Amino acid sequence: GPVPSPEPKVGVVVFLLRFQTLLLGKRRSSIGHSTFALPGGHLEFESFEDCAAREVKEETGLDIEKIEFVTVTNNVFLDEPKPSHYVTIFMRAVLKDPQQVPQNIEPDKCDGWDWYEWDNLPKPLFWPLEKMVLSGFNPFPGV
Ligand code: 8DG
Ligand code: MG
Ligand code: MG
Repeated sequence: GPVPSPEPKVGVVVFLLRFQTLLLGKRRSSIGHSTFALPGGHLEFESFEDCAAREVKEETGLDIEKIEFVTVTNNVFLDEPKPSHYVTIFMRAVLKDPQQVPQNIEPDKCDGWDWYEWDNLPKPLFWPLEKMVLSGFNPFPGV
C-alpha cells in the first residue's frame, strides 16, 4: 500500500560566525551521516532565538549572542533510511566570548566542531547547506 508521508518538523540551525569563519561539525546522526552541518536541532516550546541558543549550548557548550533570523528552507529527505521532512529555520549569531572553544558534547551525534572559512568549506556539506552555497547565499553580514 501507499507509504505514509512524514509530518513536517521544524529544525532551527545556526550560522555561528567568528571573524571570517563559521562553525561546522561532521554529523553522526542518521540524516546526513558523515556530512558537515551547522549546530542546531528541533524547535520546542520556545522562540527561534531561544532554540538557537539552547541547541548551540547543548551541542558545543558555546554561549551566543546577536542571534537573528536569516532565512528558511524546505527540506524533504526522501533518500534517508527513514524519510523525513524539515522546515529549517536558519539563524545567525556570534560568540559572547570570541575566545570560547567548542566542545563535542554529543559525540554520538557529531564527530567534532571546528571553524571553517566560507571560501574553504569542508566536503561533503549536508545537502540543505550545500543547496544554499550553490545558490550563492553568504551568511556573513554586509555581503
Ligand atoms: P534535538 O534532539 O537536539 O532537538 O535534535 P538534533 O538531533 O540536534 O537535530 P538535528 O538533526 O541536528 O537537526 C534537526 C533537523 O534540522 C535535521 O535533522 C535536519 C534539519 N537541518 C537542516 N540543515 C541542518 C544543519 O545544517 N544542521 C542541523 N543540525 N540540522 C539541519 O535542514
Ligand atoms: Mg540537538
Ligand atoms: Mg543537532
